[in-house]
Amino acid sequence: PPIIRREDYRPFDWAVPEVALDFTLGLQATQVRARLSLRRNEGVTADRIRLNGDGLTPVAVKVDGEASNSWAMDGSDLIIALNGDMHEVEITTAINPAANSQLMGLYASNGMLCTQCEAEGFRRITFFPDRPDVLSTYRVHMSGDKTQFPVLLSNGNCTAKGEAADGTHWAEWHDPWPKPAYLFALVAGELVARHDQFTTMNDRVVDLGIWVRPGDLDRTEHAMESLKRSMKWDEDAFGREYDLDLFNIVAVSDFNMGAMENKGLNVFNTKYVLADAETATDGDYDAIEGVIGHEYFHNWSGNRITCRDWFQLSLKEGFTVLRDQLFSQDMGSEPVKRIEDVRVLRSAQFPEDSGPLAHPIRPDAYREISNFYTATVYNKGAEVIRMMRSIVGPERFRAGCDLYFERHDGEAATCEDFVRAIEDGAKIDLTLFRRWYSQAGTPKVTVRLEQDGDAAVLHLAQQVPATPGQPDKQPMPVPLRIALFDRASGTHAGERLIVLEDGSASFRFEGFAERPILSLNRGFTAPVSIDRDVAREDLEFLAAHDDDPFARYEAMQDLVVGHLTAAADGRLAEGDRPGQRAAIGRALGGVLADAGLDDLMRGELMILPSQTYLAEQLATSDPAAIHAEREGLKAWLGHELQDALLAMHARASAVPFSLDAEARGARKVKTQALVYLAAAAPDRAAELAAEQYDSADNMTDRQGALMVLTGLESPHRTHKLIDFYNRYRDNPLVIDKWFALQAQSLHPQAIEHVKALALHPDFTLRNPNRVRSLYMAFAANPHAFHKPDGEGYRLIADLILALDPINPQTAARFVPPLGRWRRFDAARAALMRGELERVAAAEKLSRDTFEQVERSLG
Ligand code: B3K
Ligand code: ZN
Repeated sequence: PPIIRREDYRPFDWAVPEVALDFTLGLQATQVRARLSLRRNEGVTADRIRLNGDGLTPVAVKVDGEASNSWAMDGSDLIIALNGDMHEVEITTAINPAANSQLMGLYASNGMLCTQCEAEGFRRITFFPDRPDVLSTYRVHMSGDKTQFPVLLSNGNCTAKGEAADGTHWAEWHDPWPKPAYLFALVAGELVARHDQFTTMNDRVVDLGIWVRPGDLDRTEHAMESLKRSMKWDEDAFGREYDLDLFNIVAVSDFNMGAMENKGLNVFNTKYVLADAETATDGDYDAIEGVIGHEYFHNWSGNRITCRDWFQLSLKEGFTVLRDQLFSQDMGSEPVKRIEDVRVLRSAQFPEDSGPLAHPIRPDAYREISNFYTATVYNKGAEVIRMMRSIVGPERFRAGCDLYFERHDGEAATCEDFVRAIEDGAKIDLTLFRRWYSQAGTPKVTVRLEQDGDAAVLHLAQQVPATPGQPDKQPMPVPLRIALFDRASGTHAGERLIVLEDGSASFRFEGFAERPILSLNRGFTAPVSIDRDVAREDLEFLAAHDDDPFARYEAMQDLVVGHLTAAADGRLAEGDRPGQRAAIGRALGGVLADAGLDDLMRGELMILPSQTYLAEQLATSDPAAIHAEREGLKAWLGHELQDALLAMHARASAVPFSLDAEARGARKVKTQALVYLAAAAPDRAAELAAEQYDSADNMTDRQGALMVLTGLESPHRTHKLIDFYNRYRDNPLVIDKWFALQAQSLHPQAIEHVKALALHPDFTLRNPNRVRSLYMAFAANPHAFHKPDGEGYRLIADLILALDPINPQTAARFVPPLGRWRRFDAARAALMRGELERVAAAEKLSRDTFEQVERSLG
């Protein structure tokens, strides 16, 4: 497969102002007639047009109304000879949606038909210039069996519908907003809707519909409320109003990702729509609100302004992730949301940025664009824009965004367009800042605080590590919000933002008789790693007293990270262990006792740094050693704080169910308490967890209890797993949880459980949610995946080989866990590499998997 490069971008020869699509729907056979109006672009002399296809053969081709023979296939593309400046071409194709297991293009899911076109799925429906810079208005006509497809949906507004005598019916849809093909959508099937309305800031009434399978309707209330909150928030926070009379969301159970922002017709994974207290956790509720917001916000950041080419993906994704993060911050607890987002960044993006798949948020080259829907493009992309916002402040940032929306509305834009709009609108020079778009790698900032007479001097230096294809890096502006705590009073005189522009710099702060305590990168203003030599007492102080919740969390984490990495790496003198544990115990004890903390925040502070994040701190690591040290610390803390944890569990258990912050906080600390107790006193914890399971009136408590039980050796484990399965056997989303809990469990035999579950009648490679719930959960379970004999690696390689022919996009997602081989001890590294080589040697690999394996071995 060829390499596609950003520098090779050329505009397309032809404009396609209008597209008319006519679908004759059938699960096994759908016929598509596409009529494209074509206008030659200025200065173009070509005598042909290239239309992308993927797995299609043309049934008929007409040019200007006449059947034509002047076409040819070039690979999977269709080339048509065209000499004039304006033409109309009409192409008929025939496709089999039921055979489409890739879930790209038009496919069947659960008896209904639906589409996924981003990034390059439209070319699996009809021949088309399938690139985001070709914008067209679409008219869609579809007809199909009335009983099989009672509901017919597409983008925009429904303009006409009717019935035929032969049992079929039809509908016509028109989307007045020009869009690229990747935003096209069609859905046909037996669906029911929750309807509601939203009145926009200019008093336009928008009809809202959330479409699901009959039976799922009473689990759509939260999604609908989330949608209305999103629409209101985008008006308030960004001045963005919705622009059609209709907004539909459809939930489908077979879907490669979370959701898709098709114009006026979002298609969602059921996981991000369906919720009620019995079947969805608090985390699920939050995720639904976040994803509904995300897809809705794309209407402006993505649809009204789209991307010129796929290298600009972060233009829409980074910005839209930032927008959904800010939305969720405003809807719930701002600091807790920030901590969660940083945790995701550190556990998913930092490892990507330090491994063989590292790439800038605006990549320079790819073979398969699906491989670049990454934590880097999405989450680091959001962090980069958040830094601009931190530097100029929210008001000036808003002015920059306003200018961006105004300047580029209706266009296919670039990241450079965005940065320039922020520069002009917010009045700031971002020349150096642009390096964040072109350089990969997580900068490391080294920090030293020095006392000089009556002043504290802060010395900062940065280093951006080498990444594949980028051996030498230049420094990037790093904005750091800081505060200096006076040691005597324990207070600070206000925080400030400093920006490290160069490789190194020193900042002088007058008026400190003794060296202050430094609180740094408050709110996580910069996505960097910090290397600082800080006294344990100072971390303890910050963990107990920092008024910035994120910095307080960070101090807790640092205390634990410092201890566990040294211990796992064999650098900890045994004599130092008790003192370090005691410091962590005091800090955690303080968190449990602090009446000034709400439980949502307390729950965050109780979560130990993940094994992945710990491993990330070491050049190479032994996952078994990290696991043993982390579990050992947990057991020690659980033992040391047993009374407080038991009391907390009892207190939280008395809080009745509701969705308000207090009750959610109670549920969070309740299960966190069990997690520690399970490590310290497994029998006692098993009893408590079983009780929590039995008395649960919501999924958060029930899943939390079962999660703890799956890690233990107890008769309750078996009983509750069976009970859970029987209770929810008809609900695939909950059965996904059942698979995932076992695959990610602390149980020593987790890998055996995974092998058995792969043979369970409910397991299938055809449903991405199910595949992820078993195998992604497993690949993220270090003690099981990294078993020293390499069996875990073999399991994932086998999965990749089995899944690749069915669903390459999802298969390729399993390569990165093996691709991290260089970061493990030599024995494991060799085994991991060996499995990658085995995959590479397969006779036929998809472009998706091939690219990821090639980069991982390279
Ligand atoms: N834009 C889609 C992602 C499409 C991924 C295609 N492989 C969802 C989102 O980010 O909102
Ligand atoms: Zn998105």
